Amino acid sequence: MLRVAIQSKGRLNEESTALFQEIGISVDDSKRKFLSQSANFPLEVLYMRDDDIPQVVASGTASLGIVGLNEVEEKGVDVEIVERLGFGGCRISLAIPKAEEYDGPQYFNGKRIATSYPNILRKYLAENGIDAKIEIITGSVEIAPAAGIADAIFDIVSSGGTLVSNGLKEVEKVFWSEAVLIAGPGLTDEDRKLLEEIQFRLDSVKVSRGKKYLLMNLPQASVEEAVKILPAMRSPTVMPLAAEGWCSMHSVVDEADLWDKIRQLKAIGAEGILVLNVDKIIP
Ligand code: PRT
Ligand code: ZN
Repeated sequence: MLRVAIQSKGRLNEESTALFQEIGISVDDSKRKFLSQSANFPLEVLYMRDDDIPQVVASGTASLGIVGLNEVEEKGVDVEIVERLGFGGCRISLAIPKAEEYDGPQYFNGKRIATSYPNILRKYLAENGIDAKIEIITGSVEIAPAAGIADAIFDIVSSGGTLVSNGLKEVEKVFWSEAVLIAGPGLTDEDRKLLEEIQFRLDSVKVSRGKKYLLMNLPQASVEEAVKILPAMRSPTVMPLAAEGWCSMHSVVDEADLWDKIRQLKAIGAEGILVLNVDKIIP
């Protein structure tokens, strides 16, 4: 039985449970439970505070964990980063009151910086030869300058809205984070096998993200040009249609290129274009 620690509530909880659903592993999203077993995969979920997840995985209490890379880095524990999961994206930045003039990292010499990430900050300060005082605060770091507790903050930023509404400006982006799947050092052979199955499924979900399935009717004469427009995994699928001189072409495209491709395909005579969502891609 593989035990996976995920956040019990907070920003990563919903997407962590949704990710399991996406790869066909049913898990309970009840926030009142501490431990719950999947009904269709030999896996149990341990719900806890994100701060505790790196340690729980490093010690082997759980084999795997889903947590922000920022927490893993801050705790400095010995765990393997198995996969970046593509959600919970954020950065940890230095921010100062917006009226302050900023002339580079040396600004922070002699300043007091409030943060919940003292280890990541200490490393940054050492690397940049800055001598500053770190004030450790566990919540509402953004109010520290206005409250006179610190001159600056080192905190998580995503949209930047919290900084703006507290009269602060972001001056150095130090650490980039997203949710990651981590594994502890003591995985058994059976755990490894289950982890491989999870990774296989995750990869198929990842590959399908941002992809669309295109179907269209195309004059037979345009097939060669359409193949150049649509470089699918191997090559697009072409099927004959009952109507003479026409075929049906299917392909997978990146959503980012979708409208550009559609314009090019219409220009060579494509008609009846259907755009469908892609659930999974098994390469
Ligand atoms: O209770 P528990 O300890 O489990 O949760 P928590 O309160 O410590 O963490 P939580 O749920 O707030 O965040 C969990 C993880 O989500 C973090 O460790 C990050 O990896 C990731 N994450 C992504 C974020 C954000 N985006 C984020 N915006 N974590 C926090 N924030 C906060 C930030 O602290 C600041 O207060 O949101 C504010 C900034 O947001 P913007 O959009 O205004 O810039
Ligand atoms: Zn936390």
